[in-house]
Amino acid sequence: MPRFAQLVMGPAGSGKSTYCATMIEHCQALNRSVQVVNLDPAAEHFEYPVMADIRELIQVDDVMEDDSLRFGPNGGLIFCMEYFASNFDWLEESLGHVEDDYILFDCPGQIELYTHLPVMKQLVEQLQQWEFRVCGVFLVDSQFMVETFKFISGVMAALSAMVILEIPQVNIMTKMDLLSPKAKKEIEKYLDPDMYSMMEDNSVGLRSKKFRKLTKAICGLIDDYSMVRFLPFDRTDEEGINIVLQHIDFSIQYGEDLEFKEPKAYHSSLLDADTKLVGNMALLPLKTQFKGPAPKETKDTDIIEEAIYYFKANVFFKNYEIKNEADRTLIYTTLYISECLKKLQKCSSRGQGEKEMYTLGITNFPIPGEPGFPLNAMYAKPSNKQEEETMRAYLQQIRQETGLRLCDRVFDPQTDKPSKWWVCFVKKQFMNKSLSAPGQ
Ligand SMILES: Nc1nc2c(ncn2[C@@H]2O[C@H](COP(=O)(O)OP(=O)(O)O)[C@@H](O)[C@H]2O)c(=O)[nH]1
Ligand SMILES: [Mg+2]
Repeated sequence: MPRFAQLVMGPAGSGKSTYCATMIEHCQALNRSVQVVNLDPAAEHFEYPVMADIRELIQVDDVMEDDSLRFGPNGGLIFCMEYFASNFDWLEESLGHVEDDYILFDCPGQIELYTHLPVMKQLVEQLQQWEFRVCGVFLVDSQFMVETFKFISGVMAALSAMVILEIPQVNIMTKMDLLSPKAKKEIEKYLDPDMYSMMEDNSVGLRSKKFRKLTKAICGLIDDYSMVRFLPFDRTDEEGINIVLQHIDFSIQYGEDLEFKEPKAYHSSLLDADTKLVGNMALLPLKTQFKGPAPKETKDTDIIEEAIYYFKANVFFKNYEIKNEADRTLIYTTLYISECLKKLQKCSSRGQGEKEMYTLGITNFPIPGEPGFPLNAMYAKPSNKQEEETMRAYLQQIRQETGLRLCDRVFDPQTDKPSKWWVCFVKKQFMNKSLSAPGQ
């Protein structure tokens, strides 16, 4: 059985310990067993139980008080980490060996550790020898990222760790809850940055031609390799935390051999005893003005709301177990959302998006049983002409309403452009399926 580790890195105060505490809590809620090891010899407090603490091995204060060493705080910490690197057997003993462990390592914030000291690389290699699959999680404080130049320097720090450690890395912008709604919008452009256009926006500020050229070259390099993306982390947003966790799990292939343990994808909760079916799909009520066979929804939510809410989490699943007929309605809606995003990413205003959505909603589309329908193995075809009509009309109602609601979510009211935070999911294929032929 492989073991799994997240190496939680980033500058001092970027939120590493808080991230670990939040992640532990989140995993507990999911009934997943995850442990934390504190590797910061200078840590003063953290809000999680530890399975091991480097301060049992060595303490910065002791090192600083040692008259023969005479270190200051920074030198003291580096000494501690080097001492740690030559005493990995302490870690081995503390970790023990549990089947399928999943461990978060809360690392110190000294930036030297991620730029030129060998300790972190040695740790990674050691963990790999112990059969850990390690993912780097690099944290940057969003408060410092609201200007292009600060952003570039954050990117360089993250890149440096990536280059040194040679492991999959997920970069995270922390403390998103502290941003004003305006700053939050502003920062979205940095989450999946288009470095060239960022450069265009800001090159005016650079007086020296030489530096302008250098900055441009750096931006170009980052962009060409599309190596740097950031996921937002708001410790109050469970859905967001789950997305982060799924990205990390995906990068270390966690859960592939453990599929039976947890239903990790979301399923519809909307099936009632009196829900009607069309084929083997639930004819769930909708809150919509579009005409069709759907019963009027009287509850606060409906299947479209559910599909949109779970979309960012579910879209990562290649396999999805159908638990009931409502899941089939959810699957169709989820796949349709992907189709909408393909169109919306190209729209330059909400007005244009709404028109596109209207057209897409009513354009000829295959229904279960027809050759172009991608999930015929899982959906029953209509049993007669009348059921066929109901099915087509119901799916069209879903398509129209979904498109309209997505416009509301996807377009940024300030710029009137599609938000990157939606568009970035456009390449993911839920269940490895698509409602349209490739290239469409
Ligand atoms: N509001 C808010 N504060 C945070 C968040 N993450 C960290 N902090 C605060 O930022 C400070 C530094 O966090 P900490 O986790 O100790 O950072 P570390 O040095 O990287 O381990 C603490 O005062 C935290 O309470 C967050 O997501 N939201
Ligand atoms: Mg800390």
